[in-house]
Amino acid sequence: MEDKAHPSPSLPLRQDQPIGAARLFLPPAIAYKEAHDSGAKRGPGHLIFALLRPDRFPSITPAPASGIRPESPDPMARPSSKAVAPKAKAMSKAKPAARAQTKAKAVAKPVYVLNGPNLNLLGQREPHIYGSTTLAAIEKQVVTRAKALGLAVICHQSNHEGELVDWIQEARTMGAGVVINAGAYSHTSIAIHDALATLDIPVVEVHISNVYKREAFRHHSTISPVATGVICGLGVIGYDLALEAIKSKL
Ligand code: CA2
Repeated sequence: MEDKAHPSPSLPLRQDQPIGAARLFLPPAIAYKEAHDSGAKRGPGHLIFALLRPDRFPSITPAPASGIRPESPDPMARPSSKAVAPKAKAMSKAKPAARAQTKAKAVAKPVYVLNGPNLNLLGQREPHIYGSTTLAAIEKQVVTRAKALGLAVICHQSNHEGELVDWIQEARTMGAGVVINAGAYSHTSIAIHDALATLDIPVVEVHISNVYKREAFRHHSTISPVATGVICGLGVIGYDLALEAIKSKL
Protein backbone atom coordinates (compact mmCIF):
# COMPACT_ATOMS: atom_id res chain seq x y z
CA MET A 1 0.00 0.00 0.00
CA GLU A 2 1.25 3.52 -0.85
CA ASP A 3 2.66 5.37 2.16
CA LYS A 4 1.14 8.84 1.68
CA ALA A 5 3.78 10.54 3.81
CA HIS A 6 6.57 8.96 1.78
CA PRO A 7 5.22 8.30 -1.69
CA SER A 8 7.30 6.24 -4.09
CA PRO A 9 8.66 8.23 -7.03
CA SER A 10 6.88 8.26 -10.36
CA LEU A 11 9.22 7.27 -13.18
CA PRO A 12 10.95 8.68 -15.10
CA LEU A 13 11.49 11.26 -12.38
CA ARG A 14 11.32 14.31 -14.63
CA GLN A 15 9.43 13.66 -17.84
CA ASP A 16 9.23 17.38 -18.54
CA GLN A 17 12.96 17.90 -18.89
CA PRO A 18 14.24 19.18 -22.22
CA ILE A 19 16.56 17.01 -24.26
CA GLY A 20 20.08 17.62 -23.14
CA ALA A 21 19.21 17.67 -19.48
CA ALA A 22 19.80 14.60 -17.38
CA ARG A 23 17.02 12.04 -17.14
CA LEU A 24 17.34 9.62 -14.32
CA PHE A 25 15.63 6.29 -14.02
CA LEU A 26 15.92 4.09 -10.98
CA PRO A 27 14.15 0.75 -10.67
CA PRO A 28 11.72 1.48 -7.83
CA ALA A 29 12.22 -1.87 -6.13
CA ILE A 30 15.90 -1.12 -5.57
CA ALA A 31 16.08 2.63 -5.12
CA TYR A 32 12.94 3.38 -3.15
CA LYS A 33 13.22 0.45 -0.77
CA GLU A 34 16.88 1.12 -0.19
CA ALA A 35 16.42 4.82 0.59
CA HIS A 36 13.39 3.93 2.71
CA ASP A 37 15.22 1.23 4.66
CA SER A 38 18.18 3.51 5.25
CA GLY A 39 15.98 5.78 7.34
CA ALA A 40 16.97 8.63 5.03
CA LYS A 41 14.66 11.56 4.44
CA ARG A 42 12.38 10.36 1.73
CA GLY A 43 10.99 11.52 -1.55
CA PRO A 44 12.11 11.52 -5.20
CA GLY A 45 14.56 14.35 -4.61
CA HIS A 46 16.22 12.33 -1.91
CA LEU A 47 16.58 9.38 -4.22
CA ILE A 48 18.55 11.50 -6.66
CA PHE A 49 20.52 12.96 -3.78
CA ALA A 50 21.12 9.49 -2.40
CA LEU A 51 22.54 8.46 -5.72
CA LEU A 52 24.76 11.49 -6.06
CA ARG A 53 25.96 11.40 -2.44
CA PRO A 54 26.37 7.72 -1.56
CA ASP A 55 28.41 8.74 1.47
CA ARG A 56 25.22 10.21 2.95
CA PHE A 57 23.16 7.10 2.16
CA PRO A 58 25.51 4.16 2.69
CA SER A 59 22.75 1.62 2.25
CA ILE A 60 22.68 2.16 -1.52
CA THR A 61 26.41 1.99 -1.99
CA PRO A 62 28.04 -1.34 -2.70
CA ALA A 63 29.12 -3.32 0.33
CA PRO A 64 32.80 -4.26 0.62
CA ALA A 65 33.80 -7.55 -0.96
CA SER A 66 33.33 -9.37 2.34
CA GLY A 67 29.67 -8.39 2.32
CA ILE A 68 30.12 -6.56 5.63
CA ARG A 69 29.22 -2.91 5.86
CA PRO A 70 31.56 -0.79 7.97
CA GLU A 71 29.91 0.43 11.16
CA SER A 72 29.90 4.22 11.49
CA PRO A 73 32.56 5.05 14.05
CA ASP A 74 31.12 6.53 17.24
CA PRO A 75 33.83 8.64 18.92
CA MET A 76 31.99 8.30 22.25
CA ALA A 77 31.76 4.55 22.15
CA ARG A 78 34.04 2.46 24.34
CA PRO A 79 36.31 0.12 22.45
CA SER A 80 34.40 -3.08 21.91
CA SER A 81 34.60 -5.87 19.44
CA LYS A 82 31.05 -6.90 20.27
CA ALA A 83 29.34 -4.28 18.16
CA VAL A 84 30.91 -5.44 14.91
CA ALA A 85 31.99 -9.02 15.46
CA PRO A 86 28.59 -10.71 15.83
CA LYS A 87 27.36 -8.99 12.72
CA ALA A 88 30.51 -10.00 10.88
CA LYS A 89 30.00 -13.57 12.00
CA ALA A 90 26.39 -13.52 10.94
CA MET A 91 27.30 -12.17 7.50
CA SER A 92 30.07 -14.67 6.95
CA LYS A 93 27.53 -17.44 7.53
CA ALA A 94 24.97 -15.74 5.29
CA LYS A 95 23.22 -18.04 2.89
CA PRO A 96 24.01 -17.61 -0.83
CA ALA A 97 20.66 -15.88 -1.37
CA ALA A 98 21.55 -13.23 1.20
CA ARG A 99 24.91 -12.68 -0.44
CA ALA A 100 23.20 -12.39 -3.83
CA GLN A 101 20.97 -9.69 -2.35
CA THR A 102 24.05 -7.77 -1.25
CA LYS A 103 25.39 -8.06 -4.79
CA ALA A 104 22.10 -6.83 -6.26
CA LYS A 105 22.41 -3.63 -4.23
CA ALA A 106 25.63 -2.82 -6.06
CA VAL A 107 23.70 -2.74 -9.37
CA ALA A 108 21.69 0.27 -8.14
CA LYS A 109 24.33 2.56 -9.67
CA PRO A 110 23.01 3.85 -13.00
CA VAL A 111 24.36 3.15 -16.44
CA TYR A 112 25.26 6.48 -18.04
CA VAL A 113 23.80 6.77 -21.55
CA LEU A 114 25.66 9.62 -23.22
CA ASN A 115 24.94 11.16 -26.62
CA GLY A 116 27.22 13.66 -28.30
CA PRO A 117 26.95 16.51 -30.77
CA ASN A 118 24.00 16.85 -33.14
CA LEU A 119 22.27 13.75 -31.85
CA ASN A 120 19.63 16.10 -30.42
CA LEU A 121 18.60 16.58 -34.08
CA LEU A 122 17.76 12.92 -34.63
CA GLY A 123 14.44 12.40 -36.35
CA GLN A 124 14.48 15.93 -37.74
CA ARG A 125 16.99 15.58 -40.59
CA GLU A 126 18.88 12.86 -42.50
CA PRO A 127 16.33 10.10 -41.79
CA HIS A 128 17.87 8.06 -44.63
CA ILE A 129 21.02 7.71 -42.48
CA TYR A 130 19.78 7.81 -38.89
CA GLY A 131 16.11 6.85 -39.20
CA SER A 132 13.18 8.90 -37.96
CA THR A 133 13.37 8.16 -34.22
CA THR A 134 13.96 11.25 -32.08
CA LEU A 135 16.45 11.35 -29.21
CA ALA A 136 13.56 11.69 -26.75
CA ALA A 137 12.08 8.45 -28.14
CA ILE A 138 15.46 6.70 -27.92
CA GLU A 139 15.81 7.74 -24.28
CA LYS A 140 12.30 6.52 -23.53
CA GLN A 141 13.14 3.19 -25.19
CA VAL A 142 16.37 2.99 -23.17
CA VAL A 143 14.48 3.58 -19.92
CA THR A 144 12.00 0.82 -20.79
CA ARG A 145 14.79 -1.60 -21.67
CA ALA A 146 16.73 -0.73 -18.52
CA LYS A 147 13.63 -1.33 -16.40
CA ALA A 148 13.21 -4.78 -17.95
CA LEU A 149 16.86 -5.56 -17.23
CA GLY A 150 16.64 -4.24 -13.66
CA LEU A 151 19.12 -1.47 -14.39
CA ALA A 152 19.08 2.19 -13.47
CA VAL A 153 19.99 4.62 -16.24
CA ILE A 154 20.83 8.28 -16.52
CA CYS A 155 20.65 9.88 -19.98
CA HIS A 156 22.58 12.96 -21.09
CA GLN A 157 23.16 14.67 -24.42
CA SER A 158 25.56 17.48 -25.12
CA ASN A 159 27.08 19.25 -28.09
CA HIS A 160 30.11 20.09 -25.94
CA GLU A 161 33.12 17.82 -25.57
CA GLY A 162 33.98 19.01 -22.04
CA GLU A 163 30.49 18.31 -20.78
CA LEU A 164 30.73 14.74 -22.06
CA VAL A 165 34.10 14.43 -20.29
CA ASP A 166 32.49 15.70 -17.05
CA TRP A 167 29.79 13.02 -17.21
CA ILE A 168 32.33 10.30 -17.96
CA GLN A 169 34.33 11.41 -14.91
CA GLU A 170 31.14 11.34 -12.84
CA ALA A 171 30.42 7.80 -14.06
CA ARG A 172 33.84 6.73 -12.77
CA THR A 173 32.52 6.79 -9.21
CA MET A 174 28.77 6.98 -9.65
CA GLY A 175 28.09 4.69 -12.61
CA ALA A 176 27.75 0.98 -13.27
CA GLY A 177 28.64 1.38 -16.93
CA VAL A 178 28.66 3.79 -19.86
CA VAL A 179 26.87 3.63 -23.20
CA ILE A 180 28.26 6.34 -25.41
CA ASN A 181 27.48 7.64 -28.88
CA ALA A 182 29.96 10.48 -28.99
CA GLY A 183 28.81 11.50 -32.47
CA ALA A 184 31.54 13.16 -34.51
CA TYR A 185 33.76 13.36 -31.40
CA SER A 186 34.13 9.58 -31.74
CA HIS A 187 36.45 10.29 -34.66
CA THR A 188 38.44 13.15 -33.18
CA SER A 189 38.40 13.37 -29.40
CA ILE A 190 41.47 12.50 -27.39
CA ALA A 191 39.83 14.09 -24.33
CA ILE A 192 36.95 11.59 -24.44
CA HIS A 193 39.42 8.77 -25.08
CA ASP A 194 41.43 9.81 -22.01
CA ALA A 195 38.34 10.14 -19.81
CA LEU A 196 37.03 6.70 -20.84
CA ALA A 197 40.47 5.18 -20.27
CA THR A 198 40.17 6.00 -16.54
CA LEU A 199 37.04 3.87 -16.10
CA ASP A 200 36.94 0.45 -14.46
CA ILE A 201 33.34 -0.15 -15.58
CA PRO A 202 32.06 -1.52 -18.90
CA VAL A 203 31.88 0.97 -21.76
CA VAL A 204 29.95 0.34 -24.97
CA GLU A 205 30.43 2.64 -27.95
CA VAL A 206 27.32 2.94 -30.11
CA HIS A 207 26.82 4.24 -33.63
CA ILE A 208 23.39 4.25 -35.20
CA SER A 209 24.77 4.19 -38.74
CA ASN A 210 27.36 1.83 -40.16
CA VAL A 211 30.27 4.23 -40.12
CA TYR A 212 32.34 1.82 -42.26
CA LYS A 213 29.94 2.25 -45.17
CA ARG A 214 30.40 5.99 -45.01
CA GLU A 215 33.17 8.55 -45.51
CA ALA A 216 36.73 7.44 -44.66
CA PHE A 217 37.00 9.97 -41.81
CA ARG A 218 34.29 8.04 -39.98
CA HIS A 219 36.24 4.77 -40.16
CA HIS A 220 38.54 5.72 -37.30
CA SER A 221 37.38 5.99 -33.68
CA THR A 222 39.53 7.38 -30.87
CA ILE A 223 37.12 5.73 -28.44
CA SER A 224 37.06 2.11 -29.64
CA PRO A 225 40.47 1.21 -28.15
CA VAL A 226 39.19 2.10 -24.67
CA ALA A 227 35.68 0.66 -25.07
CA THR A 228 34.67 -2.78 -23.89
CA GLY A 229 32.78 -3.23 -27.15
CA VAL A 230 31.35 -1.40 -30.15
CA ILE A 231 27.87 -1.61 -31.69
CA CYS A 232 27.54 0.00 -35.07
CA GLY A 233 25.11 0.14 -37.98
CA LEU A 234 22.12 -1.55 -36.32
CA GLY A 235 20.05 1.60 -35.88
CA VAL A 236 18.65 2.80 -32.58
CA ILE A 237 18.27 -0.75 -31.26
CA GLY A 238 22.02 -0.49 -30.72
CA TYR A 239 21.37 1.39 -27.46
CA ASP A 240 19.24 -1.50 -26.14
CA LEU A 241 21.87 -4.02 -27.16
CA ALA A 242 24.51 -1.95 -25.40
CA LEU A 243 22.48 -2.03 -22.17
CA GLU A 244 22.17 -5.80 -22.44
CA ALA A 245 25.91 -6.07 -22.96
CA ILE A 246 26.57 -3.97 -19.88
CA LYS A 247 24.11 -5.99 -17.84
CA SER A 248 25.98 -9.16 -18.85
CA LYS A 249 29.23 -7.67 -17.55
CA LEU A 250 27.96 -6.61 -14.11
O1 CA2 B 1 26.02 6.74 -36.57
C1 CA2 B 1 26.18 7.39 -35.54
O2 CA2 B 1 25.51 7.18 -34.54
C2 CA2 B 1 27.15 8.55 -35.50
O3 CA2 B 1 27.82 8.52 -34.27
C3 CA2 B 1 26.35 9.81 -35.65
C4 CA2 B 1 27.22 11.06 -35.73
C5 CA2 B 1 28.28 10.91 -36.79
O4 CA2 B 1 29.16 12.02 -36.77
C6 CA2 B 1 29.09 9.65 -36.58
O5 CA2 B 1 30.03 9.54 -37.63
C7 CA2 B 1 28.19 8.44 -36.59
C8 CA2 B 1 26.45 12.31 -36.09
C9 CA2 B 1 25.09 12.45 -35.56
C10 CA2 B 1 24.44 13.59 -36.25
O6 CA2 B 1 23.08 13.33 -36.22
C11 CA2 B 1 22.28 14.10 -36.99
C12 CA2 B 1 20.96 13.78 -36.95
C13 CA2 B 1 20.08 14.47 -37.71
C14 CA2 B 1 20.52 15.52 -38.49
C15 CA2 B 1 21.83 15.85 -38.52
C16 CA2 B 1 22.74 15.13 -37.76
